[in-house]
Amino acid sequence: MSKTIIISNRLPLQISLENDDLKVSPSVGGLATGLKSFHRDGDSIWIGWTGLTEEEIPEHLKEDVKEKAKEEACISVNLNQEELDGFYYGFSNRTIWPLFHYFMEFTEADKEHWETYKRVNQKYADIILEHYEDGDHIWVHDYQLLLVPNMIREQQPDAIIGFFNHIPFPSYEVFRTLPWREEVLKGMLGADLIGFHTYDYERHFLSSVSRILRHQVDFNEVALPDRIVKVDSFPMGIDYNKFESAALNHFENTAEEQSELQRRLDHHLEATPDAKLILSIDRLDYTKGIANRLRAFEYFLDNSPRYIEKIRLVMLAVPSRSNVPQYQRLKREIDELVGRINGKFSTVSWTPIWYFYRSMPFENLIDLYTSCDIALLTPIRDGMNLVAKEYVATRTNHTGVLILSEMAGAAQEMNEALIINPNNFDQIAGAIEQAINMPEEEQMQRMKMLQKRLKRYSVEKWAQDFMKTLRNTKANRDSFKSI
Ligand code: ADQ
Repeated sequence: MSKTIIISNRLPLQISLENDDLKVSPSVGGLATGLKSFHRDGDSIWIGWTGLTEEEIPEHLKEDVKEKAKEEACISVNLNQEELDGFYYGFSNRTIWPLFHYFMEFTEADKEHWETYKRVNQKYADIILEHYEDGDHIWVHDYQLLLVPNMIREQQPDAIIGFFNHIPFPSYEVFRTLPWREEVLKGMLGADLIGFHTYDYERHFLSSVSRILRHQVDFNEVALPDRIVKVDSFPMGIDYNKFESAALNHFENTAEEQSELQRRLDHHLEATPDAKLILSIDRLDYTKGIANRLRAFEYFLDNSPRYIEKIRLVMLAVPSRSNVPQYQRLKREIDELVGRINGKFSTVSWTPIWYFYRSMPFENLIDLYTSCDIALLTPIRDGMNLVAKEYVATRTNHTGVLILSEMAGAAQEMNEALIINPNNFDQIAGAIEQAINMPEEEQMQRMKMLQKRLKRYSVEKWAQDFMKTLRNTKANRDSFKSI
């Protein structure tokens, strides 16, 4: 029977070492969270890296790592430190990530990183080929593996290959600055179906293909000499039921079952019943607009001092890519901003910002989502932004207001949110004020609409749609051959 082979840089599980023992925990991040349910419920294997480098795994635990992965139908790709530095921290996160998010000033063009990126992509492709059997569907994910589709195609010309890009695809004018632009496009075009979160990213990709490679593009199809590649948008959803039922269970917790975080949040509510909590959750990343958000919040307090002691920003930032200099600088900038704003506005009984710099267990995420009246998400660029969707899914009493940047892919399907430009502080301050004062009836009206849409287009539906289109694309390819 044919299976689906999912490939992403990281596996949905993360293995770490604790006292000479292996500890398995779920991976954080949009892709892993989203696809996990598809993997759990289907007939698939997942190929990716565990989070431990070859040097970090003691010899006697090497087999155990494989076994732990296997228990979850996963196959681990071994990466050593040199590979990780060049492939992941290097080309993926210092070239592709900033370029695709329009941060050209952060984009490096290091040939050694590129060479390592190619080598590691080949390593992933080789492992896929080891496990590939005729009839399997191969689903490659994200910007770390852009070359993998064509590497598989070269060895298995008839393979059915899908590729999904979880981050934006930039406009031609930005993409063309990449020294290895042809290779990257050819790598992606090894797939039969290429998916993006939004129609805009799809359009940008097609325009680069036609202008750089000069392939003929008809609507959303690229005509290669021997086959057609279909390009389409599939806005990724979330495991809606999981978030909704976690929120419902959360409200049933007895006082003893409550987390320390929840007790603190409740205490805030009791002490200041008419005060509002504003939530933000992101990986600590310059694309997420965290510094802008803090400055806009400061601007709001400066201009609307009547809200002092009546509002609090609960900001959770998850450590991410802390080996990359820009991320280290950003961490310092955020620490300083939080310190400055808290120093400037705090009173004896109130601090405007609660800042957490850590990863949190799922239960605590639910505590935050369910307790905060407003979610303020202000990315400068974001492929989709699942946090916005998760917030909506947990609002089981239908109250709450989402303020969302128009630069997030999610904004295109979440019209009932208050949509803002993350560079326009007046607009953000206005949206905060509007959210604080929004009548409950209006909150519920907007929230119900958002929920209805998200529930319908869940991550399961997203994955099914992508796979169905992939199968059809393969059928079309067969008929193209027979013409
Ligand atoms: P990310 O940039 O990682 O994903 P996002 O879509 O917001 O961004 O997903 C973050 C995920 O991590 C969420 O599912 C959230 O629940 C989880 N998470 C956040 N903070 C956490 C914490 N402290 N502890 C545990 N879990 C936490 C990339 C792209 C996005 C795109 C996704 C999916 O950058 O634009 O939406 O892939 O395609």
